[in-house]
Amino acid sequence: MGVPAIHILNGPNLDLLGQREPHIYGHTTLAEIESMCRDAARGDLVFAQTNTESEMIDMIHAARESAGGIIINPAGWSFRSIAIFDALRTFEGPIIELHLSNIHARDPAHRHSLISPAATAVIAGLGAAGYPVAVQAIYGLIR
Ligand code: CA2
Repeated sequence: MGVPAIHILNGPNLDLLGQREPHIYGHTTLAEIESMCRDAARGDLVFAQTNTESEMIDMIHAARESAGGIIINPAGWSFRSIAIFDALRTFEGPIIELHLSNIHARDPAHRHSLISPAATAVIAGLGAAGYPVAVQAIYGLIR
């Protein structure tokens, strides 16, 4: 068997990375993050972003067909979407939940992720560097 495909899924407003609030989310754009991930990937990589919750759920369903592992930054859905949690629970491979910022050090509205119980691992607070770290790590989690 070849190297499994990895799907990296990004939630709402992350298309604005590098353009707004760099003091929280850094100066790196999502396109630059994608390029960092492609450099770290050993096999096929799907890298996507959506501002629409139903589209994110469809992307998770698509990952069930073709991904060995999922890396997801659910962004604002982390704190309110049971639907995304439910979709992730149907995925049989490893899931890394990723946040650029350390959500545990933030205000109460950004502190408690509903997604984490569906995740195999959580990375938070490494900024853009967390993405290639997650890519490297997920291959070790895939059986
Ligand atoms: O730190 C992260 O990666 C977050 O998932 C980002 C979310 C936030 O709600 C989470 O608490 C932590 C927000 C993403 C918004 O992205 C923006 C990017 C540029 C400018 C403004 C927002």
